[in-house]
Amino acid sequence: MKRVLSGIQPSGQLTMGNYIGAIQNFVKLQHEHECFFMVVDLHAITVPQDPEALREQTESVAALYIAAGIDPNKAAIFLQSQVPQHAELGWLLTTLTYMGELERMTQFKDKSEGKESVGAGLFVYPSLMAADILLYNADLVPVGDDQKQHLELTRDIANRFNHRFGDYFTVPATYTPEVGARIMSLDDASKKMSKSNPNAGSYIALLDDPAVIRKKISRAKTDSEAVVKYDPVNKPEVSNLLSIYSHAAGVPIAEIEAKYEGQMYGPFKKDLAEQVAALIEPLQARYHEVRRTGEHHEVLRRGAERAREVAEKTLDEVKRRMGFVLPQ
Ligand code: AQP
Repeated sequence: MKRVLSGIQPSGQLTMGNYIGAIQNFVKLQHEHECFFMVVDLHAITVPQDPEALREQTESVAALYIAAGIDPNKAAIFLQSQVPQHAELGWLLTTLTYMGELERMTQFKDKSEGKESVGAGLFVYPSLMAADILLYNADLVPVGDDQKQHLELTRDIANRFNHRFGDYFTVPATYTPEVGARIMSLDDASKKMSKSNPNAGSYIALLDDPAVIRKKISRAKTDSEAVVKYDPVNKPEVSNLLSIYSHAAGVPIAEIEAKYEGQMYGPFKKDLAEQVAALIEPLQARYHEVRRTGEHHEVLRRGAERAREVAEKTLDEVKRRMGFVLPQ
């Protein structure tokens, strides 16, 4: 049994990208491994957040974890800000991270592009992410393609610490799905589907009304060829819709291609919308039940307790190795 850790930022409404690239894998992994799944609220504030919206989105992500099938008896579900060791180890690891490494991160470049003032938190985000993972000595980190570069840096930081202070941290491996590691925007297949995209038509939110989902999919960009074929280089829009279809319906892409051979995009898009709605409707029903009963609050309390047990031990050992005087 391996130890698995991952998280999602409460920086907007979760999308099908987050579901396919992350949550679907969380649900699978919980049956085989010891899992920790957090809501990374400290990361969300690396870009400005309205406090009320942050609170609501944080509760929403926690409830969606449960609604999507993460079982709190199998996995610890918790809020990053309720385990103070994340911020503390984050600082310690920031001192082991080079400016040049952070400057190379494409997410920093993307999110800071064209902005006049950029918070320092956005820049040092990868050091905090390294702390999130190393605090639990996680073996495996399920993430979408976009997070691979951050994970590579986490591995470098772990190796650097081990080299300077003696072998201690587990150097984590990435776990990404073969198809669907990068779900693209519905309006621009050169950009990933992102919950903070100001154009709501670019993403399918897990909490979108099914009628809205149907409309968004019917308006999704395609090409003029009218051939349902998986070819990410020449047909990126259609290939993206095929990936979403394949994940929502749980069928291989080749099977979907065969089903729509000789047909135009209309029937394909219509069925895709139905597949997504069929996946999302029970999830939404469960979500509203969780929010109504408030059962996620107890789940988060227990999750944070479990996480702190592990995190405290790691942080003490790290501080001891780095030369801090611990309370006697
Ligand atoms: N489009 C995507 N396709 C596949 N996986 C994706 N993930 C995000 N977008 C896609 C995966 O979801 C997890 C949570 O991501 P995050 O909240 O930590 O931040 P992110 O990667 O920056 O995701 P977003 O949705 O684009 O958020 P914002 O807009 O706030 O930056 C990660 O495992 C990620 O790989």
